[in-house]
Amino acid sequence: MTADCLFCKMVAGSIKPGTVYEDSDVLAFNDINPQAPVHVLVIPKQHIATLNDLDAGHATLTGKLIRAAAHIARETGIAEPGYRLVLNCNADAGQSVFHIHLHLLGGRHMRWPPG
Ligand code: D5M
Repeated sequence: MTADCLFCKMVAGSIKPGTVYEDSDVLAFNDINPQAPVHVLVIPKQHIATLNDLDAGHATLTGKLIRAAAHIARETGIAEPGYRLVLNCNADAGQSVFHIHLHLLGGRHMRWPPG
């Protein structure tokens, strides 16, 4: 837990997100500014600021994040025809909250490349 981190406050329960999934290591909630009909953020409960802060010890946790996202995709009915996972890292990618999070986006056709 990092005191000034928005997503840590959600994990701690002092800010209540629109939770769609939770287990011992992972929390997932609806994005406040959705970019698709389904836009869920999947976060580790552990505070990790950016993708660059991951090490080998986080391998199980990162696998859980991705598997949780796939589970939510199935539960929300977007597994078919498909969805996108995005993990922004630092300024050029547009990261605005420095607690890593997977964006699970679906429910509409996605273009490539992203902007
Ligand atoms: O994505 C950060 C994301 O966090 C962005 O899509 C908005 C979302 N966000 C910010 N505040 C909230 C709250 N309070 N609830 C839900 N979602 C929120 P990034 O990849 O860092 O740009």
